[in-house]
Amino acid sequence: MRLNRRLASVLSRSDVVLEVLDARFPDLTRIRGIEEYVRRKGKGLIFVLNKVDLVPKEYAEDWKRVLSKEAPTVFVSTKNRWGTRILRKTIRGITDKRPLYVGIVGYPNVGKSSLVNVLVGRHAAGVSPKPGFTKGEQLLRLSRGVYLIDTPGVVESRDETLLLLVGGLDPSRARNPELAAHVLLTNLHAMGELPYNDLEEYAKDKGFLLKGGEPDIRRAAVDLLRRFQRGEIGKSYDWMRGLKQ
Ligand SMILES: Nc1nc2c(ncn2[C@@H]2O[C@H](COP(=O)(O)OP(=O)(O)OP(=O)(O)O)[C@@H](O)[C@H]2O)c(=O)[nH]1
Ligand SMILES: [Mg+2]
Repeated sequence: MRLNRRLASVLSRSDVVLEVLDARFPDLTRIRGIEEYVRRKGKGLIFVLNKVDLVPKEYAEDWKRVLSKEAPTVFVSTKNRWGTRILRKTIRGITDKRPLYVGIVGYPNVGKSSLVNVLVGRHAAGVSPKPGFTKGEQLLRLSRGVYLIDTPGVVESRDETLLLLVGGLDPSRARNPELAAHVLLTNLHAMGELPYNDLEEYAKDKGFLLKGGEPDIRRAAVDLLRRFQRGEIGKSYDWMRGLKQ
């Protein structure tokens, strides 16, 4: 993976890099290209498993066991403000260098800007359920001599279906949201979470109809994916372990 110039510049300025992962599917939101760069340059790396409020405790613990073999791993829920004290402590444990620059990187929508906000204790960075919200870097002061750098999300995978499922792409901007929505619906149906057999049933139930009265499949697909990305539906995501980056 070739890092784009802006990201490479943020990483080169950072002493410690927080790689924010979605706790529902940590491995699918890792960016190995960044990890390699960070290692090569001898910078500190911390995995931040965000959105732990959306997963059972044992599930998060399992992932922590796996990930902490590679780098310190901290659970966070910016929604519930869990984990920020431990995260600060983990950063301090890596270095007491001052000034200290902490780069925050990860897939779109994993909660990088939300994390910045809970760490600095005010709404300093813009947050949105739409992936790709943050457009440029932003430098914020965390405490005396400690600075955070919020960055736009980056993705490693080029697979549109996978990106939609992990929340890395805005469904309304997808070329073929129907495919990802079909995979999602089929799995959630099999787990007994959704009563619909297909997108057509979902569209009809939601009243998503085209002018002629036909079900609007694209609108159904976008709606279903958006709800999954927001954590409103989809208590099960174990089936996603079978997906590859
Ligand atoms: N349930 C839950 N939702 C969260 C959590 N943290 C962030 N979110 C939601 O996730 C969405 C994305 O949050 P952002 O902070 O904008 O994510 P980002 O990584 O900065 O996204 P980009 O700027 O697009 O790269 C928002 O709708 C947040 O409210 C969390 O801990 N739990
Ligand atoms: Mg952001």
